[in-house]
Amino acid sequence: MNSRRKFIKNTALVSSAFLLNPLDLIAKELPDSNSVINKPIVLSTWNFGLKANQEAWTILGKGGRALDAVEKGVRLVELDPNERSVGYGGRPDRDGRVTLDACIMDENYNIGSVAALENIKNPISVARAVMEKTPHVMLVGDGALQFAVAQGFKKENLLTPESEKEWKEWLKTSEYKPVANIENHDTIGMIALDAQGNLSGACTTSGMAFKMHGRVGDSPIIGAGLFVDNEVGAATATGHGEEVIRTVGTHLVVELMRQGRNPMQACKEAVERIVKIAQRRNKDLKDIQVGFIALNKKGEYGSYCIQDGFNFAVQDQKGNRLEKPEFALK
Ligand code: SD4
Repeated sequence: MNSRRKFIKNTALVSSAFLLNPLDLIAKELPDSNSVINKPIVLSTWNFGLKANQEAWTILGKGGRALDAVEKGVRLVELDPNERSVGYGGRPDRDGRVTLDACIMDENYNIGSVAALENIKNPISVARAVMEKTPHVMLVGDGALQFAVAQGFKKENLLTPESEKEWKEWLKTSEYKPVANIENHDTIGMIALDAQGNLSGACTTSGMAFKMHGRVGDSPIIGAGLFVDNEVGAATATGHGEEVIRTVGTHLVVELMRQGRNPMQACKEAVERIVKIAQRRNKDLKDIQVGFIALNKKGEYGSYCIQDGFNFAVQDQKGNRLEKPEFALK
């Protein structure tokens, strides 16, 4: 309802209830709920998003910066050896090496990224250092490691006994066949709007388990795994990175929001694009999962994915909760 009609309706209701002269209310127009911005708010992918959101909220809840919140939130998941698809304890590549991908983006188009980084537990913080301390936006492999060590990050073994055991089991067949929605947690992508109304995002992963050595997915690629435009909104992705890169997925989601779609519609259209392209390329959609989450400047959020099984966590003033999006493959 437009604010003038709403004002007239509200005025009529209030004045008839209290028998006031409507003119008394002219100076006290009731706020239009559409103009109220839901902030701060943070969204992140999968079940582990709940604890990551909680961590991010320690900054957002106190009026802190979205950039600091998203870095802190995803670091928690990177450090947890029981989360086997991100950071320390992540599943290795087919050579038994844990190689990590991460990127970060703030409200001013500052970006930083690392890909195929080994032996560092918090790739997201290395990505932030690339953003803040180098003239570049992306470092990979040995170069990224050298930079991290020079910045004081500790070199550590990231392959836990559990992940090593799984890899040895996998070697028996050596068949690369990514499983959709594996154990209900994959990449963590996090996007946040802070109390100042600024957006930022972070995305971090060990990538597809048993990938070829040197394979890089969407997660460290700005515009694929993560994109933020402070005038419009932010989006992040999880799932089969090759499909997300092919469509420059999160850039697409943000551009659709710029054209007026709400976050859910934008995610849906981007997923539909991926589905259409996969069909054109004769891919079996049952083997592919991609999920997007998106947030706009008003603090409205939405999500959509290819198939059932994806979920995400949202934290705002109403609390922290898991939500399940609609999906394309019924
Ligand atoms: C990748 N998108 O490396 C990541 C991994 C992921 O569900 O999210 N898997 O392709």
